[in-house]
Amino acid sequence: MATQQPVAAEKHAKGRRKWMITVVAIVAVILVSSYLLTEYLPVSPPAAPSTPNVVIWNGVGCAGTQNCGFVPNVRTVANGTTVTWTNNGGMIHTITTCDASHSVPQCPAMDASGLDSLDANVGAGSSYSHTFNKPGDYFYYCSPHPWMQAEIIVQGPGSGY
Ligand SMILES: [Cu+2]
Repeated sequence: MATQQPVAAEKHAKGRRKWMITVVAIVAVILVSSYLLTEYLPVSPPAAPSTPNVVIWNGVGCAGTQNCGFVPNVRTVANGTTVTWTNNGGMIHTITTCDASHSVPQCPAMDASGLDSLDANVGAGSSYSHTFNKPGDYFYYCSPHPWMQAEIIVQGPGSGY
C-alpha cells in the first residue's frame, strides 16, 4: 500500500501537467489568431479630404496596404501650396521623403536632389503641414510602416510637372 501511493500521486501530477499544457496551448492559439485577425483585418480607407490635404489612416493594425495608408495616394498641387496631413488613425505615423537620407526598398527610384527632405512624426489625432516651394515629385512613406506610400506632385512653370 505504501508503495502504491507515490505512483498514484505521480499519475495524478502527470495528468495535471497534460491538462495545463493543453490549456496553455489553447490560450496561445487564441492569442495568436486574435492578434493576426486584428493586425491583418482589411479596413476600407476613408474618403479623401478636400484638396490639397491628405488623411493618414489605419485600422486596428497596420500590417499592409489593406489596413493603413495615405488618402489620396497622389496629390497634385500648385507650387507654393501648403499641404496638411491629418492622422485619423490610432497610431503614430511619419511623413518621410524617399530620398538619399531616407529610403526603403519599397520607395520608387527618384532623384530628390534639391527637393525638401521631410521626416515628420504625426501622432494619432495630430496634423502636420508643409509648404512646397519647389516643383517636383515628392515620394514619401511612413517609416514604421514602409508599405504606406504616397506622392505629392508640385507643379510649377517650367518644371515639367
Ligand atoms: Cu505608419
